[in-house]
Amino acid sequence: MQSVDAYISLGSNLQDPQAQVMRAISELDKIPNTKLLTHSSLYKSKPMGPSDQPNYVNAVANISTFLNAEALLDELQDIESQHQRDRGTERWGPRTLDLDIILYGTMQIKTDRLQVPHSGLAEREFVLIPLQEIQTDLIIPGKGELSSLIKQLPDYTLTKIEIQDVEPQS
Ligand code: ROI
Repeated sequence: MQSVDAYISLGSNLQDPQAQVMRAISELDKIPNTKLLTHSSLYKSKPMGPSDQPNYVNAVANISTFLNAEALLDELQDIESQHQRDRGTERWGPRTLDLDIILYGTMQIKTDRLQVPHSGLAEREFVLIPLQEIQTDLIIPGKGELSSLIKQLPDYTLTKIEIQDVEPQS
């Protein structure tokens, strides 16, 4: 089997979201038969869904994997569990870590567990903007060019988080 290029979205709004997302990015590189190729900056975003929850930190990572999409999903759910992800009952409630397969090669997948490209992709500025930062000329299977999806977004509110370099110790 050939390796497949996949894009994973990361989001967190609980328990030090920036640290959750940074740690999860490094954990993607430890998934068996999988390599982290690149990742976007971290972004702060207003919650989509109920507004009485903290702002989110979001990012997108590009990986290369020999796992099939369902096996990759298993690994992502393992990482979510290690981050004390509580699959509570509230729809669109706050979470310590959310990992979604946004794209898996050029495949369109629809099973009980998995829809790829992610069903809400076209409306999610917090996925589209970080995705464009790492890959400008993507075609989203079934949805069209990334750049035209971005043009169709209403005004967006995403802000890039500038990670401060630690002052060198003298
Ligand atoms: N809103 C933002 N801004 N970022 C997310 O990652 C995110 N994830 C979710 C819901 C609750 C839909 N809202 C979000 O799952």
